Amino acid sequence: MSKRKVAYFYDSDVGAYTYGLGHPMKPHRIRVTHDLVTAYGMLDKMHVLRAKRATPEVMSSFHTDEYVHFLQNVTPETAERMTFHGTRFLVGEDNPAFEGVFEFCSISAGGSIGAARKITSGAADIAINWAGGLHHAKKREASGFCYINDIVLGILELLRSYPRVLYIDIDCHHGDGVEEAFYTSNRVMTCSFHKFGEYFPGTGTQEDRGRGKGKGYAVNVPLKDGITDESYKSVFQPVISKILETFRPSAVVLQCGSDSLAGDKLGCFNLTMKGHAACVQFMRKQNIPLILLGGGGYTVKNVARTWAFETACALGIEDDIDLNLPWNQYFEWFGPRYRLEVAENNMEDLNVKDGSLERVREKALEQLRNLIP
Ligand code: ZLS
Ligand code: CA
Ligand code: ZN
Repeated sequence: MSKRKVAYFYDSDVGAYTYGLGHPMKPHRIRVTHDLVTAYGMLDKMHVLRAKRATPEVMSSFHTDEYVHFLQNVTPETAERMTFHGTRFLVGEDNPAFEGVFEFCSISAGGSIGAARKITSGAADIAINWAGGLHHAKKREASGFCYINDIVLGILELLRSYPRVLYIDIDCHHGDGVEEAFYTSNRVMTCSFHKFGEYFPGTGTQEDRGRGKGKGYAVNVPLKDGITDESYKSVFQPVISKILETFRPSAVVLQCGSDSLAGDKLGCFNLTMKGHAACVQFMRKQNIPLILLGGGGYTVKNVARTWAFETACALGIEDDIDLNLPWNQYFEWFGPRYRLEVAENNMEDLNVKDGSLERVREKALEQLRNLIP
């Protein structure tokens, strides 16, 4: 497989932010991922960059000034007092006002905007920001561990140069914030694969297809517990192939949320590392400019394994990687096998049991056949 120019965004400060004791979202996983990427010797094979942090002005190209200003000023101490104006920007325990929350957002968003610029300038064929992928953030509200929507900001940057952008979301949760941002646009197609049914955020049925000019340009693939590599591939590949054929995107943004892996603390799917990475490999071989972003992922050692492996996939060196982990700073976390792998477990695949997977696939394909160009 031919070489690709890869740009990799990493800010060594990102791992130090914490949402608070007992919160499932751990920015530290980005540092563990980076450590594996480093231990495998991948840094010499790509452009490693620290992004310029996103400014409040840049964030306001999607979010309201009022909300950005709030995030800039809120502290753990003032969080209570600052839910004024009758407006609640931070809702519940999912989105605490942690120390440095604004800087954390500016790193995450800066990386995704930087990734978009590397793509549009032609300096990279694939750009990676594992600190991005925070798909639930809304125009004027934080949601589901996400405050600033780095994905929307990255896509807006791509739209300055490209007519059409495809957004694909393999996080176990519905990519609601990105879908909503482009719901009435025919220049951005969004496609989310997610667990649906008594699961956060509760949106993403196949009836939600976009509105106005954007009708048909939001694709949702609702799934049930226990989906395996084989089942996932049997819906991902045909649906994405049909999208590529009908929509012909100039660039693709792939949100690689790894809570869709087997054994995730919050997820309920049964994908292996290789099954998850198969989505990255499939997109890479399309030869369309590609951005890879992080997202969910709550079993830290598996997140790190998978994103490190997917970095290798971007470079096209995955077949040369030694699946016995090299020594690294967090080596003991990876016991008892010390392998670069996430194995499946014995949970039942509820998607094949009642034939729902086939129905969901056929319905998505039908939506795409009816797309009015
Ligand atoms: O897609 O399900 C919910 C909302 C609640 C239940 C949880 N409580 C705290 C608030 C109200 C209905 N929230 C989800 C959000 C999942 C976000 C996924 C993000 C992404 O992967 C992209 C990055 C949720 N699931 C699990 C929790 N929240 C959760 C579990 C444990 C805790 C600790 C910290 C906080 C409160 C106790 C918390 C949240
Ligand atoms: Ca998803
Ligand atoms: Zn998620």
